[in-house]
Amino acid sequence: METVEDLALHKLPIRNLPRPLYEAPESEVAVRRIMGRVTTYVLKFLSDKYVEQGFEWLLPVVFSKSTDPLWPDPGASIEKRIRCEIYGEVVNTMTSMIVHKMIACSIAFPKLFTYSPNIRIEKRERAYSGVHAYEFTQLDFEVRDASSKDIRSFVEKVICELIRCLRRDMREELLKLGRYEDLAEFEPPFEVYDRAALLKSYGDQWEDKIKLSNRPLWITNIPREFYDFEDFESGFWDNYDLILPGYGEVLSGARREWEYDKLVRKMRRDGVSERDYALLLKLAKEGKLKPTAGAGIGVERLIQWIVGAKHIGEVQPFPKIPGVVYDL
Ligand code: ASN
Repeated sequence: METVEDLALHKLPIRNLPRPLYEAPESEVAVRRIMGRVTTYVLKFLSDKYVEQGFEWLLPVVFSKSTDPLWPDPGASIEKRIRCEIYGEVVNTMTSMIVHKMIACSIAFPKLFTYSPNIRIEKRERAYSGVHAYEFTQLDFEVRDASSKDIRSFVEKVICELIRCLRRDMREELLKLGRYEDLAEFEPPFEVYDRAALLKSYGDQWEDKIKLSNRPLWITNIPREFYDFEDFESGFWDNYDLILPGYGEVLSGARREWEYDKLVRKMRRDGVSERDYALLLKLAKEGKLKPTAGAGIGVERLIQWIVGAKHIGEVQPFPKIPGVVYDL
């Protein structure tokens, strides 16, 4: 049993973890300032791209009766789910806006994106993974009637153009961060690998092997949450993760389930409460949920990879490192 003592900040060897801005020496603040400039560039670039391509920009929500179950997922490590009562109703803090995206995309906005704060209280040992934060921002987007290939092609174009423009416009900054030489330009399409095949070839450590590639690549066919499309006959999951070279996963997405019977069957199989997704199921039953596909980009991860930071907390002005609760 964990005691309150075990939970205390001082029990963690935080020496090697990123400090918040107000505790960092001036030399470190100077580096963070450069990372901040790159961050501003990336956010502007991505927002402009989505708007240019006809996406509606939705503001995020934080409390909701329905949020992402993050289950079952081979990569999930949630220590605690935050549920609380407001106005006599039980709500969750957002783990991802997947349910909101599916519904808004079906009903009103055929192309949408949002910068959504995701709260995922990861197990504290993930402090040292370097890529987990208990609060982060997801650039989440969804497109009605899109295929997985449509989404992947769009992402490939955006990422390739982003790198090209960064190398042109942020040369000084990338040089100072020691990233200019290593941040290579790529061309679409990226290769697609089946997770089952990788598991067979490389065993459980396939992800460590694959991220050593010098090009971005896609992993597909990942068994996970009920909302990703699964072909019951072939067993194939029509979903995808984007792996960045020398880094790892930065995006996950899928074509979605929209049929009531499949949604219910999967929820029952996975032990996911139908009550938590009552509205989604009601809309599906009424035929109001439409086929969509989309994805979410971990914004801090993308920036971490671009600037070459060792820990994701370095690109968060107010780091949210699993197990570490700073003043701000
Ligand atoms: N945003 C992801 C998606 O679009 C879901 C997630 O973050 N778990 O599929």
